[in-house]
Amino acid sequence: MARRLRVLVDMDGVLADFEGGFLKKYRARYPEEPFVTLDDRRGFWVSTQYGRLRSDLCEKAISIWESKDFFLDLEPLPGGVEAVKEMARMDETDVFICTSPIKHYKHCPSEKYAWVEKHLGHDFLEQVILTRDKTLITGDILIDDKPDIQGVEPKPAWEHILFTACHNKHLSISPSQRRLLSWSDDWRAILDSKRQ
Ligand code: UMP
Repeated sequence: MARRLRVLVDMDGVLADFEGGFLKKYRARYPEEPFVTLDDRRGFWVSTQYGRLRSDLCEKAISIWESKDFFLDLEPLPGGVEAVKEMARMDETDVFICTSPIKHYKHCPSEKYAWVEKHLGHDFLEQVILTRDKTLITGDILIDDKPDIQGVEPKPAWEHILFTACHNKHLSISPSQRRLLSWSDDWRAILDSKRQ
């Protein structure tokens, strides 16, 4: 009997617009400070790039996503919520949202649950995995915008599909690595390629 396909989908930068939400709130809170346009973003860590712009801006950037309502207010990225709902309805398919909370835990973990409830419905809370180490989670694929996903498990079970984001679009990746350019790209074909 064919095994069920298990799909892990990241949240920030894949389902929720972390970068857009960050820039909007950063500019509103620090209107006089320099900022990095989404087009000029390079590297996964926003805080690192802001720290290079001016050392005190690293902390100012962090203050944005540590604030109440930052994670809850993130807009869904185009097509993501619809794609995840469609995956969840597919035969022989299990979909989980696999996301790393920040260590400033006052708002982020609960707001991630609230975001899923708001956009995907209460029943979808069953599918949420919060972990700082995604290598421990088993699955067939992990759709994630972070180029290097590391943890204690040197050989994770999943194939990492790199979801294109402003900070990774210029990166050249190894020929063996697959990308999903957006939710308009053919995610169904990627899932089908992993079915047995
Ligand atoms: N994050 C930071 N610093 C940054 C950018 C993002 O702490 O400069 C946070 C936001 C998310 C987490 O909570 O890191 C990334 O989680 P994943 O997308 O890898 O699940």
